[in-house]
Amino acid sequence: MPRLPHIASGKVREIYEVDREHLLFVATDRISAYDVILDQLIPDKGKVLAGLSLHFFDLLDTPNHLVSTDLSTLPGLDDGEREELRGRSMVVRRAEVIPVECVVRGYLYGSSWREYRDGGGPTTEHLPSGLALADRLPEPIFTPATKATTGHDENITESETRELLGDELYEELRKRSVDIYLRASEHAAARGVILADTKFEFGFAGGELLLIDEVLTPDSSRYWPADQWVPGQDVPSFDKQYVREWLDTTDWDKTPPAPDLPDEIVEGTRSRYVEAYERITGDSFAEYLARS
Ligand code: Q0T
Repeated sequence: MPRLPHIASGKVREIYEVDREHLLFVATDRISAYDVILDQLIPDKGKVLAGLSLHFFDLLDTPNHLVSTDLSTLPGLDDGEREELRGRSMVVRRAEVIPVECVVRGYLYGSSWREYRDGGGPTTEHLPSGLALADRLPEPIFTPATKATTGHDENITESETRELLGDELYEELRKRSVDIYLRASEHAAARGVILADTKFEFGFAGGELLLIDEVLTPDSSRYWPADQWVPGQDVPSFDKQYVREWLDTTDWDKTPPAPDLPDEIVEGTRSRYVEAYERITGDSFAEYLARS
């Protein structure tokens, strides 16, 4: 991608250095399914994710790392590179990353459901008995995780998190995370979308605690169409269900490489990402592309 010093790669994101205080955060069109990066790109997927992050940074108005989406003044990029980055990139403040994934759950699903079903675990410490798969929780819970070396996040208990962070930072991250979840989930609910759970990252810059990373995207969150939610049953994911269902029609054993997606499945996946953008933001995606 751009000829800038490369700082970090995620499964679908890249980070480059702009200067001592700024990074370039880029959402690519890569997609993972069943924890494997597929060989095909989903056109515009990175722009959908960047557009959703920008929508929520604006809506939430909470201290965050976003500086600019204007690439015209970034030195060292040619026109082709600027075009490649347009709509999918943010210049962000470089922060000292807090090594805890701040997960908030409003519904019982995924790893938390598995812990609950199997007799309890770090995420179930504050849950009542008698809940079913995909139930709405009495109130949202803060269930932090750490990035394990396996690549899979590992849920950690409240006391483990307090030991890592100290009580004061723990309380601040819990309060900030739950507050943001509540506001974003109300916003989504008004558009017929359930925000089942989401993950935030925070960092310190200039003595301030900033919301960093991507926020409230389908890659960092579990969004459900409200009309598909039935407690006690699996709920189809807004964005990935379609590609997972196609992969399930093949004999793939979920080890890399994944089978090649037919063009029709690539296009169907793209339209579901665009639909997610439009449902959740209430804005036209064509308008976002035209503005970026
Ligand atoms: C970061 C300093 O997912 C990550 O990288 C994948 C490409 C995690 N990560 C975040 C940072 C950020 C941000 N965001 C920041 N503002 N300042 N580091 C580095 N890796």
